[in-house]
Amino acid sequence: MSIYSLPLSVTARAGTNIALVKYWGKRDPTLNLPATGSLSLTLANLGSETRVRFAPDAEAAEGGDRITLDGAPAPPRFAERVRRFLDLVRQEARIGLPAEVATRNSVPTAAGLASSAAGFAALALAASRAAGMKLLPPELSALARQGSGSAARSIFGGFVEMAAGERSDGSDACAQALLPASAWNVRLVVAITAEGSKAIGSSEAMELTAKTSPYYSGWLQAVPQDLVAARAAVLAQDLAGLGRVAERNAVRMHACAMAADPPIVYWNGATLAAMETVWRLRTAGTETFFTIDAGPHVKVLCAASDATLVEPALASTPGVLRTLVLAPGPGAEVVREERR
Ligand code: 2P0
Repeated sequence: MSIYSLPLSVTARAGTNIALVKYWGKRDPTLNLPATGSLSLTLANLGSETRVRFAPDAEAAEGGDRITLDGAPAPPRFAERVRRFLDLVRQEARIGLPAEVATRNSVPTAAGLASSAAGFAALALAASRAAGMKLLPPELSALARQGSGSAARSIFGGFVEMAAGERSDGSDACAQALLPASAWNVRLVVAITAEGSKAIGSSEAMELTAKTSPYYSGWLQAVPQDLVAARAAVLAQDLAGLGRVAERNAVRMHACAMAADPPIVYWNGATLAAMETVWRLRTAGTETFFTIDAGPHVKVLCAASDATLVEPALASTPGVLRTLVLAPGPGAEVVREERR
């Protein structure tokens, strides 16, 4: 038997990303189409590595796919999301084989950094290749989006813009690279302000916001202007310009969610204290700007040379548990391919 008829095992990795113009709301929940565009920074050394193999012997004892997370059988909700995503890949590749999926996350537990963005970006690349498909980057991004909206952005490195798209099939709802990771030496300093998982997941919170927040229409109106300003600032490498947009955009997203019924409040006391630290640093002359995702942690954008000043200021802010200093990183890539 030729070695080429053996199943292909593909390992891919992807870094997580932090949005500077947020995605908050869907125009189509089934295809996971965002209501607006978004803009993000992909990070180095913090992400997922996933190995995928489609083969008859990959079937789990209870039937279906064999899925592990960090070396142990994956929790049911995680496994179910992965299985649904694999079904999409099987449908597109016209194969009916079960899969073996092994995922390892380097996102620290309870760091409040989205692991689904890196996870589905790595899975989209590994699974599509293992199924014999060679997708172009925009196609891969649109596939990753169906796993998690933010994953569409982690296909690319550095600064990335995600388009809302107009087509009903979602083929134009994909991301594209704006500026490579190596082009602009910035840092994101993360202030961790709580342990444990968030009170309400993003998908559910977005849906509740869209249904009940009277400010949702205002949010949808404001995002396109933020995108124009943020894109221009990235291309001009204008830190103050980008930071100002990122900060106002994040606060608007949270204001919109806080106005939902029941209210969605992700912040705690330390979140506000860290925001004040950022404002104090700025008044004292350091260009620092925050963004906050669907959780209580504060992510602070600054020049790489200022991270040594920003990090201790955040670490000594009351209620901040620890900090991480993160650099821009590459897009999703295949790290290994073998026939077995
Ligand atoms: C973002 N977030 O742009 C925004 C800001 C959270 C706050 O994208 O439902 O996990 O899987 O498409 O991608 C988190 O949402 O949501 C997110 P789904 P996802 O980064």
